[in-house]
Amino acid sequence: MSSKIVALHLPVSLVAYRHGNVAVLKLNRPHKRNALDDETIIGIERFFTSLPEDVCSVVLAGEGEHFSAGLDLSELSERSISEGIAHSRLWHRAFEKIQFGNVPVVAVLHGAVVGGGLELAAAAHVRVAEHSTYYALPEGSRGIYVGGGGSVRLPPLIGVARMIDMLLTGRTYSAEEGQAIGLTTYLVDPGKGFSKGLELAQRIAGNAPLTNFAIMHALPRIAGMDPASGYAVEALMASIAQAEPDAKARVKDFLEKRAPKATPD
Ligand code: 1HE
Repeated sequence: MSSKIVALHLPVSLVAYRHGNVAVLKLNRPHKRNALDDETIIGIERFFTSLPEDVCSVVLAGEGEHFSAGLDLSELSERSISEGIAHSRLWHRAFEKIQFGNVPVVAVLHGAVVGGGLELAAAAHVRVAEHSTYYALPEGSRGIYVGGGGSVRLPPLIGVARMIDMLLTGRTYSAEEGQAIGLTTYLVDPGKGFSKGLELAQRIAGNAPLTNFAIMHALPRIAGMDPASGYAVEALMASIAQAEPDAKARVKDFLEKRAPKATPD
């Protein structure tokens, strides 16, 4: 059962609705291959900063044949250097609200996931690709450079060398290659991406909120720390999470045989 999220005042290039405690945000500019103009980026920021409190996870997907063709190139030509910096910082702010927002985000990918579209996908926490998906960073051939946080978010996923190659040569990766190199962790048949993404988001929404917080906010920061600091923050985060009444109830449920076992799907 889905219902519209009405209070967010989103541009027509975005559609938001909810399935219970999972919110769905769809890029909705299929005639422009979901190219990301300023209005859409501001709308993405607004969506992730004004989610209802009872939303526990988000599915991010695209309408039409492609997830996103990246930056709306028609807005590029008029920008001065300082406007370019402000534009990049606008993207940084919006995508930061995805990665370090309140709830985990599952991106469902299909068709072109290129340039800024790939940067957007990289800000999500889990990525699901349909077999039609392909990835590219055509910035090199357009005379520009990534500006939506790709320099920071893509190397941990695929390595600096692959990102350099993609930018320099315009090389594309198929959905299968993307899965092999770590761009996605789920690969599904055409038309199955959304239901898989929703299933995962519903599972994530069932986690203890503090565990999801630790995974979103502590884990990536620990990954950037020296090991000694990382162990200290991990110990603190673990003890905080396990002290929650919710955590204690979940462990009790397992010990009293009421909770599912950790068995293969
Ligand atoms: C666009 C855009 C766009 C399509 N900005 N308008 N991104 C790119 O370099 C990718 C550019 N796009 C493409 O290579 C192709 O459009 C696709 C392979 C994604 C799809 O091809 P196709 O044949 O299905 O569609 P199309 O005919 O190319 O495009 C349909 C319309 O969308 C057309 O407009 P129309 O008015 O002529 O109908 C296109 O102009 C328009 N369109 N993509 C503007 N990107 C923060 S920095 C990030 C830097 C980057 O993202 S660089 C990568 C930019």
